[in-house]
Amino acid sequence: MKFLVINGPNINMLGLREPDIYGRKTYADLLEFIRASAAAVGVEVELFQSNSEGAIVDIIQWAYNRADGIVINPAAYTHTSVAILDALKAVALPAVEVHISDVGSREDFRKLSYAGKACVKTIAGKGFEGYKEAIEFLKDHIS
Ligand code: CA2
Repeated sequence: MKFLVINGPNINMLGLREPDIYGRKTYADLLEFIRASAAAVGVEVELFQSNSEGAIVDIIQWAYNRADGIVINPAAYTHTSVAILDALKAVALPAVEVHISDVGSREDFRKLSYAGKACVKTIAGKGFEGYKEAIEFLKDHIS
């Protein structure tokens, strides 16, 4: 079983700014954590990060017929991108939305998620652990 894990804009800056919201661990730490979480349950992962909306649409399309599921943290595009929502709907792969912070208890504009409308589950406010939970949930959901 293979999952595509997508992180959106500025997630590559983790650990460098706003540690009170996103923690002190870096993006490299996140990749290591995701790889270990996937390996522990026998899942293969393809990891992708981009600051560009179009590149995220392209990688979602790439996943069609190549991946069994998608874990996505669209970051700021969560709240703006109909293009990412449409791409998720187009490939129709089971997808789980992850947010490191608790978007529901932050600014009002973070409460709306377009991508979430095409996801089978949303996990928010659990830090890196949310990605592990997403991989485990997707695996069970597909099996
Ligand atoms: O909580 C999340 O995972 C978010 O997707 C993170 C996004 C934010 O726009 C969403 O509302 C919630 C922002 C990621 C930016 O990451 C930073 C990392 C270091 C310094 C500043 C921002």
